Amino acid sequence: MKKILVLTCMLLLTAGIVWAKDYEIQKKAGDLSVVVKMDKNPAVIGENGAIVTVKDLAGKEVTDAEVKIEYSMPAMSGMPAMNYQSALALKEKSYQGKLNYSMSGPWNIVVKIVRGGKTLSTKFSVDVQ
Ligand SMILES: [Cu+2]
Repeated sequence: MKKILVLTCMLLLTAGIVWAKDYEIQKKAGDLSVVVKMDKNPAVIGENGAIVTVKDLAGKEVTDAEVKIEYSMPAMSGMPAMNYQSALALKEKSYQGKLNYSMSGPWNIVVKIVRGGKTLSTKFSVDVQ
């Protein structure tokens, strides 16, 4: 009985990974709402596309900001800390760019939005497979 349960869980997990097409996360940065979409789920070593949509309190897309993503992995045994950043380009009311992960494991992601001399940011983490 226990075996069947474990097997069912594994099947559900596998199915979940296959069904989930792209990764999407919603965050707040000050007054702004930020939706980050990644084209690969799970994220993979190498290039991953990112699309960031920023909306103001009224729900209107913000298109006059500079948006970049900083992504980093703290030092681990045999590996120094790694820090990268990617400036995103405005395209059809959202900001698009690519992240290039150099290894698997947990990465810290910071989305920075510079607008009118103010910088707002939001953080989350991504597990690269
Ligand atoms: Cu590492």
